[in-house]
Amino acid sequence: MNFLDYAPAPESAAILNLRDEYGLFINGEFVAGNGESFTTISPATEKHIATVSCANEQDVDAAVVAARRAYEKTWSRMSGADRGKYLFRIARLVQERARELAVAESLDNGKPIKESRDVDIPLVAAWFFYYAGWADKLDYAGMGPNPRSLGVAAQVIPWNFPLLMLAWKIAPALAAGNTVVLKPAETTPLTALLFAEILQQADLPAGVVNIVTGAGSTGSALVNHADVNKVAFTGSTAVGRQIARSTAGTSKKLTLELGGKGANIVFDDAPIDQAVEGIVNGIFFNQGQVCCAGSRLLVQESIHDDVVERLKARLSTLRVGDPLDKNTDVGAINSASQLGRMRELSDIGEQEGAERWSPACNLPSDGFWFPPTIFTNVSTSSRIARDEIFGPVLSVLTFRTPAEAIAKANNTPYGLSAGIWTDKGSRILAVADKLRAGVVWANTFNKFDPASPFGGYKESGYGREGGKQGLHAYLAPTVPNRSA
Ligand code: TAP
Repeated sequence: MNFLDYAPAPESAAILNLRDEYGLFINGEFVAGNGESFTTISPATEKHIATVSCANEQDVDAAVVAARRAYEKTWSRMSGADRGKYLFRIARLVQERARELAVAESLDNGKPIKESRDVDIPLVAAWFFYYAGWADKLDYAGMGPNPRSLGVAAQVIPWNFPLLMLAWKIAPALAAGNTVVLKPAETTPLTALLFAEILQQADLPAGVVNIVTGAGSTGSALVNHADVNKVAFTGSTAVGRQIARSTAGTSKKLTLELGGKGANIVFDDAPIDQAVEGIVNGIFFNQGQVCCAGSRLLVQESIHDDVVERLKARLSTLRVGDPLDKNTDVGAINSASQLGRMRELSDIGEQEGAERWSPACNLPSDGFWFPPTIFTNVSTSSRIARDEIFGPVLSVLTFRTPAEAIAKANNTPYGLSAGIWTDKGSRILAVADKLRAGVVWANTFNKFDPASPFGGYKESGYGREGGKQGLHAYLAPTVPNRSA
């Protein structure tokens, strides 16, 4: 296997058994696609990992036909308790293959192995366990008695949390009784394909989940297929807008989880060392390639210098490099195009007068790398304070009063996440109430739980994933028959 030239840690190599070529997963089997193939590479080395099929319209149609058949003949007729048993089985298999999945995720995505091992993959299992428990309790989901499934769900997921985003989409869809055609991101198809193997191991009935890899036009072929009942997309606001336009006037139910420009607000009474850890986690976790990243630090003016000094000291201890090394804190950027965007916006930040700082770090010569970066002296009108950079770049702004902090935090077209750091419980409640963000963390950041709904306001999209609310995206309400 040529990716082993890269010589990951011996333990990692031993547990990964990838194929050289992957087909599409349609109707329970891997099949050759009718379109061209493409290559997935390691962003840390630019070395080839595997060749993957690119699904064309004909392949997408075959996947939707398989999903429809499975919906009509099997899945929608099965009891919730039986659907739940499959989901529990999938969750357990994810746990059994956790180390292999974590290595594959870090290899294909570039994220540090300690994140994929300790965060991504455990959460994938947690999502399936959680929704397995819902499958026979849908009457309690708040959609009326015996809520109905929708049919075939088309799901397009991003590259920043490849397997976790798959779990966020597939687990509630199946629990609610829908079947699925899912399209992974072009740069990170691997773990979805390993997941297809898990579905085979779990004996999931053929066609209940279909995986169509692709690049360029697979996503739109899927979303625009006439026999799809539900569309779920996570990705950029620009593509989200296109999907909203193309599904307008159809009966397809749509949920969108788009970009963000989260504010992490630090008041002068906050436990500063704890806040610094939270700021670092908020923006450097997954190289900042996180829609809910705390990419804007709003720090109270009186503690600005102290916080920035401690942040710089902490950043100097971060290890940037090989994603498969257990000591790595910051891994590779997912693709050349993402790296280009980070460079461009950071250059604009400097041109607009902000002060740029990064710790000294030796970045590898191959692969896609960007050092942890802080911008101070940032004005609210600067591009780096407004645009989603989707990288390890923190823009620091100041405020004097809580009212000013709230106004600045809300001064964005996005509305996905925010953080509040303060010793005062009353202030947490008062400020959180006024923040126009779907998720507000207090004295912590980037905490995820399958029972908590996640989603945005404004240009961050609509609909919720996670929790009971996450089921609503995959159910049609029933109206109680009052005359009965
Ligand atoms: P994205 O906008 O994230 O999405 C590209 C995906 O959308 C591909 O799977 C693509 O499939 C599909 N797609 C494109 N046009 C479509 C259409 N009209 N209908 C249906 N599907 C369509 O693009 P990207 O290049 O990966 O990321 C760019 C930016 O998105 C990032 O810089 C970041 O700001 C943002 N982003 C946000 C998130 C989250 S979590 N909100 C995640 C990743 C990226 P085909 O290739 O088959 O067309």
